[in-house]
Amino acid sequence: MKLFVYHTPELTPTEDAPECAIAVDVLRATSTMATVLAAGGEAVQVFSDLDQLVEVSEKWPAQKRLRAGERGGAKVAGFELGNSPLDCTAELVAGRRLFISTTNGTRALQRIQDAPIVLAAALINRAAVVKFLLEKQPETVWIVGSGWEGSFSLEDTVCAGAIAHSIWQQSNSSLEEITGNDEVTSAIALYSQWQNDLLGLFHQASHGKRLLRLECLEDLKYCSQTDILDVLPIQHEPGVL
Ligand code: 3SL
Repeated sequence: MKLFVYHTPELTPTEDAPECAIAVDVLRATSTMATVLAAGGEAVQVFSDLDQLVEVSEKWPAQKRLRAGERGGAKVAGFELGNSPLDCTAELVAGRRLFISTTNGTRALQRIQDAPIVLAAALINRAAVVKFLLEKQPETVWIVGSGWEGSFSLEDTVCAGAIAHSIWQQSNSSLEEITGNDEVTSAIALYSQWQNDLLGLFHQASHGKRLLRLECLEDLKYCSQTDILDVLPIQHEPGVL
């Protein structure tokens, strides 16, 4: 298995396609998706366009759907949910489909949606993703950070490093054998440096600071936990996990 880390969806190669591609948006889209599925949500369907989200979700029974959306960190008017994983309780989401659009996370998922295997990962479900990869042994794996509007993000990179580090530790491979690009090595180094203080790292991150200004400290605390949800968000059809 060769791992490749890309810091933003825009940095992924346009020609080659991997056997498995993983979207990461720790703050907060993929953390929210993992939480919804772990809480019994029927599925998560992602959209970049809000009007399209409304149009498609309207064809769904009202009691079986939830609309979630965020722009600039703030909830989209008229939707039941923003993008806080803490709002996604089992009472609210069980048996319902989450129709979601966020600034960066949904864009990352859409960029990789043609890969044969598409996953969504966050720190909270890292172990489930790693377990799947070790069992399935895809030849090439892209770990794609959502970043923020085309630029690098610390929180997605540290999660990519957490995944790569765990694969390295649990497989019989050397670091060289699993490393497909330099970004993998630097993501592992970031994770190794911060693994015992991921919340502290989020306080250094520009999007972490943005969310703190929006009074989302509890979200940061929740998303900084590692391996707390045994859930594998895997794409069943384009855009649906
Ligand atoms: O950019 C995104 O996709 C979001 O996760 C951003 S936020 O954390 O909801 O502000």
